[in-house]
Amino acid sequence: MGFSIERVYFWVLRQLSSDVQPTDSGSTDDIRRRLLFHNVLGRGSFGTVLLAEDPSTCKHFAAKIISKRALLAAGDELVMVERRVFQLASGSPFLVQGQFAFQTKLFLILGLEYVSGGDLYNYLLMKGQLDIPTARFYAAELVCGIQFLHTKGIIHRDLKPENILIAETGHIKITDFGLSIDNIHGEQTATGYFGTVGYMAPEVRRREEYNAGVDWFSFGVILQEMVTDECAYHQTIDDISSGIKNIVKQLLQKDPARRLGVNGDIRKHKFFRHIDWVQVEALKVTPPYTPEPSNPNHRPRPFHVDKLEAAEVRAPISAQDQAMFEGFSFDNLETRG
Ligand code: ISQ
Repeated sequence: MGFSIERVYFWVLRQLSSDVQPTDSGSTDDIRRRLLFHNVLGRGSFGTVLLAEDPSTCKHFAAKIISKRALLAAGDELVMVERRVFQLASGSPFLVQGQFAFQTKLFLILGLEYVSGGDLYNYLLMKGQLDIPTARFYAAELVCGIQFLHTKGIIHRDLKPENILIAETGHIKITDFGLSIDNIHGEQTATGYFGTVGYMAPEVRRREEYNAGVDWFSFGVILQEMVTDECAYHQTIDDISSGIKNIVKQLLQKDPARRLGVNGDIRKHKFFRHIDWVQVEALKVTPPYTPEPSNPNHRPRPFHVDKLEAAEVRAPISAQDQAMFEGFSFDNLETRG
């Protein structure tokens, strides 16, 4: 990832002030004091994700550390959308769950469920290309996750293999809602140039208004990538009988109004004809691959949030700017024992 633990440690250390106190109170104070940070898991929109651990329960989390300064400089409130999405995510097993959130004067810390099996990006790198039944399994679970978001008025806007994690059970979970937008219902549209080139729908690139169809375009690119070997020059999908060629074509429709997902019932497409959606939604379909269990405990030099707070004092963020992050904290942790 290009980020060593030392670099992140010093980066955070440099920026946290010695008098850091949570700027909103709540029951998350406990976890805030207990949490130990390990290595970097990845980098998402606006933040670095570290492996964190609550030593009192041995439970691991993926802690996204977001700089308030970076958010204020960018002048957007997307992080509050991300927080709202995590409050809704508990309704779907195909979305990474938000466990807690707290803030210091300079940072927002979002504690996510730790998904230990790696991401689809690395899985595709390892496998090169997936067979049709495997691609269909991941595609079906993704359909459930994407449709859940859309029924809640959320557009993800940055679907790509890096944001699709594989749990130790082999089921997938969508993550990184840092570029999502919420409250988009019915005929409402959104604007804004967000996403990752290559997965971005043409209407976003043209800077037009758009709807949830942008996620279906990204899904089409992901599906295509699953069944074609990136390394094989000019390779195309040659399996027509499964319906894969047709579903990808319909998802990559340039005209969003004609794009599958927005137009027509994707669950009824020929590609999914043998899928029992009730079984998929209930996680009852056996995954084609289960990752090796990872052991995060061997990681060196964990550090504690208290130590971080002993760092140099920098110019404080004004109370007016801090108001943007009011109500960020939450606690979905069920048990402590
Ligand atoms: C692992 N688990 C949950 C979220 C994550 C985000 C980024 C990288 C790894 C992750």
